Amino acid sequence: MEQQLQLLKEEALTKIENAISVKELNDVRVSYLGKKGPITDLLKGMGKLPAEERPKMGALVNVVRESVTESLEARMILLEEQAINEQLAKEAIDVTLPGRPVQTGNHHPLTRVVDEIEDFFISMGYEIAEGPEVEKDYYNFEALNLPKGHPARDMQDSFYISEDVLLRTHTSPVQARTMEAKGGEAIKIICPGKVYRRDSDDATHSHQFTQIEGLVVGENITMSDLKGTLDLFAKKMFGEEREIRLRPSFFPFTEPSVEMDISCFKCGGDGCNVCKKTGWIEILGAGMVHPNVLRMAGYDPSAVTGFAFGMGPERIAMLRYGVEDIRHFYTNDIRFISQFHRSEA
Ligand code: FA5
Repeated sequence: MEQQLQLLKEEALTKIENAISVKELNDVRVSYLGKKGPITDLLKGMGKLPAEERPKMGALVNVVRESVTESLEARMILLEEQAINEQLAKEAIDVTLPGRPVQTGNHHPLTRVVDEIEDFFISMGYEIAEGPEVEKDYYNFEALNLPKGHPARDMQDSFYISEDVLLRTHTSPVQARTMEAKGGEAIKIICPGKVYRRDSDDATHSHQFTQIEGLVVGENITMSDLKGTLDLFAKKMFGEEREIRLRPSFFPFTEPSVEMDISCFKCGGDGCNVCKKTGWIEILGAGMVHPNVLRMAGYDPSAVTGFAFGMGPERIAMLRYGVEDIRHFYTNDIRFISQFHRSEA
């Protein structure tokens, strides 16, 4: 029996040594030390031995069992360590690899131009005023010296919601609303916002577009204040060397009315495709607030005067970025929008 025990031990130690995975080693442990294993069998068979041999054999079996258990434990530590190292090697991350690029958003080119115009006028002491896009006929037309039936209403083809309510066709109604609310006080505001006209969409027209209105009302406001303001604005937006010219025009709510052109920033005035060979580019409409408009809003035209201007930021953005079709601003083609990266601002 002693010999049998010795053989068993050697066999178990060899299997332990040869086990190359934690699972394999566990199988060896169960097969030798488990309830149905040979060592347990031997212990169970002790009863059949003569009484005087039992202590000696019992001690021998225990020595073998301890020896097998010890080498199992030692091998287990080794194999577990190996398994962890293999897993670590498999899951290793190369922190020196370049990162995946993260897609960042940009400001829409129109938002940028509007922000820039706002910043300029805020730096000149203007405040921002807002008004509703669904507007009363009164503020959109009547309070601006365009009574019902006035032929100049045809200049702005409108989306009517009811007889007296429409989608505003320009930001000028904010002039009338602000004057009415200020009750005779001095005013210096710009009003950015969306406007709507029944124009057919084409490369330079959209049925919905943006305008920025300006209004200054106070004592001794003159045409030269208007011209000086617009000159500074043109230089800020299109470069220090820009010149402006004011051409006579007509708007029912201003008298006199003008249209402002800037010297072409592409050819400098020689004539090119941007300025249609004229050397000048039309940018906005403006004028001195009509006395009727002041009067209707509760101001005394003999005591105060004012100037107003209105421009389309789409047109400015098209000129600034060389965009040839206004519809690009609204069709949200990511290939178009992503060209205006922050770093180019
Ligand atoms: C007006 O709307 C006046 N309210 C501007 C004004 C304000 C004059 C204050 C005097 C005093 P006009 O209809 O010209 O004016 O429009 C102003 C600008 O809006 C134009 O120069 C153009 O840039 C833009 N615009 C007009 N119609 C369209 C359209 N369908 N699509 C895109 N932009 C347009």
